Amino acid sequence: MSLSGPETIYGNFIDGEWIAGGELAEDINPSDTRDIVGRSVRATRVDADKAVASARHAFAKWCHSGLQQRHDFLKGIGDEILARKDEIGRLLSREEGKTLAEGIGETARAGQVFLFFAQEVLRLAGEKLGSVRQGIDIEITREPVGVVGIITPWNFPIALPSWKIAAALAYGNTVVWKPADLVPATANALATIIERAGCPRGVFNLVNGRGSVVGEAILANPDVAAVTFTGSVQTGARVAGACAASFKKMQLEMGGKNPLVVLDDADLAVAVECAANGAFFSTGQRCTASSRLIVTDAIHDQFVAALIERMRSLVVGDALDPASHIGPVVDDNQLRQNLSYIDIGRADGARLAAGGEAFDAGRPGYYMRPALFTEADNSMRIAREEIFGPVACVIRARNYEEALAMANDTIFGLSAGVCTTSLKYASHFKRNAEAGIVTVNLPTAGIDFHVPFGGRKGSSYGPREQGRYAAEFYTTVKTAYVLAG
Ligand code: UN1
Repeated sequence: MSLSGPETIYGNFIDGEWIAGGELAEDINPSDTRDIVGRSVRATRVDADKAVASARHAFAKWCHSGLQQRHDFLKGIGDEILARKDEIGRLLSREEGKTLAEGIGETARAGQVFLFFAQEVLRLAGEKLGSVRQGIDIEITREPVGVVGIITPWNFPIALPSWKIAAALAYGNTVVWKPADLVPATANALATIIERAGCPRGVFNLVNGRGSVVGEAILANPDVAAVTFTGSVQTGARVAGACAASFKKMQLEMGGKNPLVVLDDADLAVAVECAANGAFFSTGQRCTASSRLIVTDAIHDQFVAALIERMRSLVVGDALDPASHIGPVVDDNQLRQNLSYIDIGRADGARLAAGGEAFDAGRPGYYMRPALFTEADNSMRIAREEIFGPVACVIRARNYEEALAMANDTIFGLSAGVCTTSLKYASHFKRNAEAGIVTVNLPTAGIDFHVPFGGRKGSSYGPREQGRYAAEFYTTVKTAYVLAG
């Protein structure tokens, strides 16, 4: 079966079988909407329940599977992803719109994640303690949780699902995965690799479709023990409510309005690069994007001028053209939302200093120029709401203290960055930024695969993802008391 093309059908993988029948949805290339990448089959509620039943059944055996089997399985998946990163990365860029370098880089990251968790299989440790009572031993062990429902967004179609799926499988859980409906080709590529690596029937299931059907079915199913979700705040709130009502374990990664603070003593070139990368690469479609650039007085004008200059050098174009630095917006809805925020920013009194318009790139696609607002203040909607596009605003601060206060004045708390050459300010910011991730002289976006990922306040809920911290969510603790005899 070819990986893509108008005749290609991306089916659902349920109970070890590919199911191709059902309502079809078109998978469209946002760089050129004449290009149909394929068609995905929208699963029904019944399909989703079948997937959960299969995962429930498979769990009984998989939770006792040997470490060597789990290690080899995950390593096999990681090896194949890495070996095919160029091909899969290209497919990803074609359906999602991030540049080829970004698509291939993301795919490699997914491969690394599987290799990392292949090793973590071997490292899960417990504890043995004495008892306060005479002659009793205590053992604390970690066990898998059960069936994990995995709901993922379109903006990282392979790395993000991988850091959930790999962790779930490593610790002995079984999986029902609902990818975003805009990216079924990448989901299909990952699922076929998982199948080929020797997936026992039911251990991993893929159900494409609408959140309102498949997502809701996963949330409502009592056999799902835990749900890990990345997406919008609104949907996150819905997931949280449903999980709480049925006592499911939950992990939510939602929005961000990440500040990048640029201080007077910053290295200008470093600060401009951090801002351009953090705000506009991946078309700004990252929950870690730097959408608030909080800049102190003395460097403000120089910084704005240099950033606008840098923005002029960024080529926005077809994701598959190696000359493009920034690809299109993912779809028509997102483009319209981004453009509506341009109007909102202007109406609220900010000055559109660069970009912000849709343009014709010589083919039908969702292209817009990265937008920079200046003279924004932190109470404006463009400074408070996540836009999820290549739109950033510059907010002027009198000094470091005011900049830090504004950085923290947000409902979100995912990532926060500072550009400075001062150890004093860097250290103070690291300690006082109210965020799960802090960066110094680096963009707020772009994370490693082996360390914890997650935020605070309205950005995240539940245990961290990634690295060994992932065990917190994907395992449950048992305390055993044994009479030593
Ligand atoms: C990154 O910045 O490299 O959805 C990763 C997102 C995040 C992942 C960001 N969960 O944008």
